[in-house]
Formats: sequence, structure tokens, C-alpha cells
Amino acid sequence: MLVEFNHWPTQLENYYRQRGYWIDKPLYDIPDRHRNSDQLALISQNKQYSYRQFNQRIDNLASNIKKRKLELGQTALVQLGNVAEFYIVFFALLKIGIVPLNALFKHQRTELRAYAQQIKPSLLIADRNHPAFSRDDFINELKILCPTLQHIMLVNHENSQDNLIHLIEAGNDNCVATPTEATEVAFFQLSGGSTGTPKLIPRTHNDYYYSIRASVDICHFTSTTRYLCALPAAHNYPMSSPGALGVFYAGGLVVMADNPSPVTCFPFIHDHQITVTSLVPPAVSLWLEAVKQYGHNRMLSSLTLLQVGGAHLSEIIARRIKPELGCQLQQVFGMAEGLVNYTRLDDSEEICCTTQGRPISPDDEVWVADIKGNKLPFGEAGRLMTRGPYTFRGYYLNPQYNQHVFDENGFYCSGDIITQTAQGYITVVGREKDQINRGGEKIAAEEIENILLQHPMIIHTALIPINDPLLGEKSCAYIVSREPIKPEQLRRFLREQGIADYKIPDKVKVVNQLPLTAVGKVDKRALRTQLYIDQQIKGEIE
Ligand code: J2J
Repeated sequence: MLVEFNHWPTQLENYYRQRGYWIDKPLYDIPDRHRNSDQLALISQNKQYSYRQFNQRIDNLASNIKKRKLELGQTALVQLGNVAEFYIVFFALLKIGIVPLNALFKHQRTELRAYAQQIKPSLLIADRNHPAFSRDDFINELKILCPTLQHIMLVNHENSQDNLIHLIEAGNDNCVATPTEATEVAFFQLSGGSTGTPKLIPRTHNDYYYSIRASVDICHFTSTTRYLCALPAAHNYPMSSPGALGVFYAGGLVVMADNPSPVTCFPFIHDHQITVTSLVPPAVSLWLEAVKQYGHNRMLSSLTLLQVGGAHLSEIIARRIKPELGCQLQQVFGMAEGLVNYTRLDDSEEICCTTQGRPISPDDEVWVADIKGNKLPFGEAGRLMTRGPYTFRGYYLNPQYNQHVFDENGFYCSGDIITQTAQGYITVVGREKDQINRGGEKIAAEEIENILLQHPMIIHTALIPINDPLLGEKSCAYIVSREPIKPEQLRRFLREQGIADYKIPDKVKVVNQLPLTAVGKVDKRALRTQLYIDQQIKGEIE
């Protein structure tokens, strides 16, 4: 059974093929193109693989999974951190037509349960060192939730039969590839979300492969590129913009780091002569601070390009990057749903520091809509609307929500408020979606509100962003409760529900009532204004 998804109209599919965007090749081709190369592909912890060795590991795992008689189009829930196995698993599954969903390592039981419920996986690949998988109880719960779940493979696991490392290392055969068709879903990407349930984005081989190849061109990645992957490997940005997959396509080297802090990254950059990496804005601030305090910029001398994206980068910080870190800045404004914008390497300083770039493809259609869906002239702020050769056509099995976020011509409304110049350069000026962007980590307000409402004392709640000098935004939960409740009790309650730590509200405000709009909904705008004024009075923001 193939994974269902919303196809592009045939006419557009033909056009994308004719333009050379869709090349009808499966994504496992990315490392496979270099299968006879002895150049280094991947360094992670104490392991390193040449392209030949990398492909051998992929083949070993693919053959070992094949022996378990999984069928084409079945799905896998995968949760691995920034380790070499992440890519080995990804390409092995693609090679044999199993469709993975890569959960972020920070995700806990609530998120994992929601993903499993949607994709009904046949295979689970996870890490015994993750709190959800340290014992078998959650695995058993998932098996009950999804009777399809028959196969479990774990890293840091003593049982050799299900030990992922053993399955990767054992064998020496070529695996015959049986991928899904390039027009079909290759894997699920995760949406940042703005509603109660986490949304899944089906990405096809054709559309994803195009975004990677075109990104490699734009960012000038070659076989001499040495890329540090310090953001979560499963995230769309370090995976495909051009990310690790772009590096593998070009035949370069990916070095894995655990996190983007200067303490972790600077020695890696120095020791491995890293040439490019991707960061979110809060990490840039920490890097600038580290260089200022300790004069570490000598450690960064090999770094020529620093990509920054995922959240708003202030112009002031942007302008400090070149003089203080000694490398070029490239802004990246992308989304797991598809559309990615880059400032180009030959753009002026002004463009690189004040815009979030322009779309990858000449056939990315981007326009700005007013509240009624009418097109606005260049320079006016409004809703970002887009469709194109690598922008999805619908969330997985969610026709109702899709109707809400797509217009009748298949344009996706991302919830971002932007301005666009006549040359296509985009500046993100705000957001309409009910989401908090905590330094690049996205929190769907409704998801947390729904969990809070399960607390017996809570009557009413609203989660809203609060300005933060380092992260850009943090989250603040307004609570109306039956009896007095302490912030720590609430946080403990949320942790017990098993949600990612970054979603736990940074601030909790207990109030007697919440302001309502004329139709009786919580007036989040009024709350935000009030919070903003409070912060100003306290001198927390300028
Ligand atoms: C302001 N907001 C931004 C930016 C993303 C490359 C880069 C980032 C992502 C990503 C990605 C922003 N300035 N430079 O997938 O391939 C906010 C917008 C956007 C949302 C998407 C990639 N870059 N954003 O961040 O799916 O609100 O993807 O709609 O996690 O992040 O989030 P996500």
C-alpha cells in the first residue's frame, strides 16, 4: 500500500519535469552516486565513514530489514539524535521503500504517540538512551496503539537481534533497491504546527530531491564542502537547505555535533576545518559573545559561510557576523512544507543583512495576500501565499485543515506575514499563525493549551509569545484556575504528560479571567499587548 497524499495537478507535474526539476530519481540516489568513492562522507562521535563505507552500511541495514518482510510503502517511526546512524537509517529505509518519519530527539511520549497514531508504523527505530525508550513500557503501549508495529530496532540496546548497530555492521552484500516511485511519498516531514494535533508533511522523492539539488547550486556546495551539522539532524533545515543531504549529493563531508553551542562547535570547526554550518539566531548571539569574550575567531578561520534561519535574525546581529566571525552570512527562510528562500552568495551586504532572501526556484510562485485573499502590491505587508515544484499540496490525511490553509488554486498560506520586493526578496515581518517560535523551535499554542486543560484545576488557558532578548520569543501561559496553582505544579504536570521540554511554558501567569473578543474567543492580541507593556515597564525589553 502506498502512502496517500495530495498530488500536484498533472499539468504542473509535466511542467516540472520538462523544466528539469523533477528527475524521477529516488532519494537514496544521493549517497549512492558516490558508492565507489573513498572520500570521507561522515564523521560522528568516534566513527567515520568514506562514501564506500557509508553505502555499505546502508546496504547492510537495508538487507537486514528486508529479511523481516516489510512491504513497500509501510512506514517507520524513527527517533535518533545527531549520530551517523540517523542518515544510514534514512537512506536504508528509502532504498527499500519504507517511509520514515523522523521525530526530533527532544520529542517525548505525547509527540511520538501522535505521530504513531497517524502513520501506523510497522517499524520503530529508537534509542534506549531516550527517556521514552529506556524501558519497554512505552514500546508496548505503541504496539497496542498500532497493531501494525511488529519490528523494533534500538541503539544502545543489549539484545543483539534488535540492536541497530549490529544490523548496520552485519553483512557485506549489495542490497537490491526497491524504493517507492519517485512520484510517491519518500518520507514524512514534521510541521511546526499551529493547531492541537501535530501535522505531517508528505514529501515525495521528486520534490525533495529538486530542492536539495537547487540548494546545492545556490550555496555552491562541492566535494570540498565540510559541513557541521549542529542543529537537530531530523529538522528540514540542516537536512535539506542544502544541509547534510546537499553535502552528500555534492560528495562533501558531514561532521555531526550534539548542539550548536560555541563550546561544542568551535573545536569541531577547528579540528575538521569546517567550511560551512547552519545556525538559528540565538546560537549566533552565543557565538558572537564567545568570540568577543575569548577572541576565539582564530578557531573559525576555515569557516567561509554561516547560514542563519529558522527564526527572525535582527539586522544588528546580522551586520556583526562578517566583521566578528570572519565569514559570510546567508539568511535562510524556509519551512518543512516546502518553500525555501536564500540570500545569494553574490548579493550585497544590504540584502544579506536586511532580507530573508528569495525563493530557490524561478517556478516558486510567491505572492502576498491581504486579509480577503487579494494580491497586494510589492512592499506591502501581508500573508505569504505559495505553490511550486517542492511545496506540498496538503498535510497528511487532513482534508479539513487543508481546506483552511490552501486557496482554491493550490496556494499554501504559511501563516507568515511578509513583504516582497519586485526582485522577489522577502522580509518576514510577523506571523499570523498561533505559534511560538522559541529560537527556531516551534510551539503550536493550541497543542499546549489542550494539554493544560486536562489539568483538573484549570478552567481556561492561553499560550502566547513573550519577547526574549536571546531566543527572540519564549512562551507564557495565562491560566484561569479553580484554586490557586503554582507555576512549578503546572510545569511538573506538563512534564508528566511527556512533552518536549522546549514546549513547557517559560512563564506562567495566573489571572481571574482572560480578555475575550467580540465573538467570545480569547483575545490573544490584547494579552500580547498587555505582556509587552508589562515587559517594557519592568525594563525587560527596549
Ligand atoms: C523568520 N522566520 C523564519 C527566518 C523560518 C530552512 C530554514 C528554516 C526552516 C524552518 C526550514 C525564518 N526568519 N529566516 O524548514 O528548510 C519561521 C517561519 C516559517 C517557519 C517554518 C528550512 N525561517 N522561519 O524553520 O518548518 O514562520 O522550518 O513559516 O521549522 O519558521 O518552520 P520550520
